[in-house]
Amino acid sequence: MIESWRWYGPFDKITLPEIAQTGASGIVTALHEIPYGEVWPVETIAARKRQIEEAGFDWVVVESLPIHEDVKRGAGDLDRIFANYRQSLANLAANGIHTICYNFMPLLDWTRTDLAAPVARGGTCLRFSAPRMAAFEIHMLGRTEAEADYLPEVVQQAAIWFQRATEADRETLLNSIMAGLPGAYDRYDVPALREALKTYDGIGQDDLRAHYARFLQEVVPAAEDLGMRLCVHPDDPPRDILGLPRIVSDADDIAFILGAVDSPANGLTLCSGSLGANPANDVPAIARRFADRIHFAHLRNVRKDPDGSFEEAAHLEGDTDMVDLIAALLEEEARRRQTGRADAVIPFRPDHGHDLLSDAERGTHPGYPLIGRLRGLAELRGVARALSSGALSSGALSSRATA
Ligand code: DNO
Ligand code: MN
Repeated sequence: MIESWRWYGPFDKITLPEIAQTGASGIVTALHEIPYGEVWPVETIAARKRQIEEAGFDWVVVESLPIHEDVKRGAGDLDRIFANYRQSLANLAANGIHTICYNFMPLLDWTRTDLAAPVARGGTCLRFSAPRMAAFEIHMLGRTEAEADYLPEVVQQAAIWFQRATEADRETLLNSIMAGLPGAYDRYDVPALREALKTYDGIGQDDLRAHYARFLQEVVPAAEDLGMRLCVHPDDPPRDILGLPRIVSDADDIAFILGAVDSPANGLTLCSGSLGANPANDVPAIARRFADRIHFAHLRNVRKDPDGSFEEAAHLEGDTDMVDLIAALLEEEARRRQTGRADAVIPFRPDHGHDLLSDAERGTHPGYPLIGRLRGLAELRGVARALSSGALSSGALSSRATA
């Protein structure tokens, strides 16, 4: 596997020379400054690539080449947007960049209610609290309890939270919910969010799936011709949110997407933290089922509560068996090597990390601290190294134990 690191570009508070010290060899980044739907110019890509290579890295994955909201709404000047997307792909391919991550979440990207939830032995993590999300939906946005669809005890706790919350608490909650939006784009206050949500009125799961299938039909053949690999990032959390349908949440969704245009260019970003937040998802099983279409992996873990809340656990703790998941990815790499596939090595990155030690002082992008991700990467690297060394399967460890 290629160890990679998400870098937000020249404005990231973590510099490329610092990232070099993590041991990662690949950079995952995007031209965050270009508005959604516009073409990524070939020279701008080349300049960013040069900067990355001069620091000693490869630009291994674009995350993300974002999809304009009009595509998800199925309205607007879609021909132009699709043509621009294809042109951006061609410009990336011309620069030798072939793996492209994107997501299909309407309006929001990853969503949390708390960006600094305390962790038992110090540090903080990102957390999704079902009661706080319910408080936001019901008491701040004005959705009805039936629309918001939470467990009765969650609705009750939401009311209690809201009653006690100060203006500042409500502001913090809104900011946490908006924090997943990358770059400097649409950040909504409550009235603006209400308006934005209206633009999805009447769009259900089936409509969104149809809009997604159209997008794939428009861009996957071009990607295939260019020898590229698109890989969709799952919904986070993997469930409908704010009444917005979400359609990249479980194995059935993934099967639909990969089947909509059956091409190796139409693949998956296996994000264990996103998929793992749904108790019905068995992440290693999903990885094995769709293994040949996984072009990129986000490795992190979550710990779930029965009420629908979850928090980001340390990379090897939490509910997903990360050793088994990494084994699944290594098995797939071995299969690819046997069949001579050019993309035998799967890039992964530690997706999010806890704020540890001095992380909070740096004010990095939420979820993307230096030390927390460095710890995550080191742990994941250790697992991968141990599994691929053969010591485990050869029985060397057990025979030594009995010697
Ligand atoms: C969270 C990330 C996501 C991801 C996008 C991909 O930290 O995994 O924001 O980058 O959804 O388009
Ligand atoms: Mn992810």
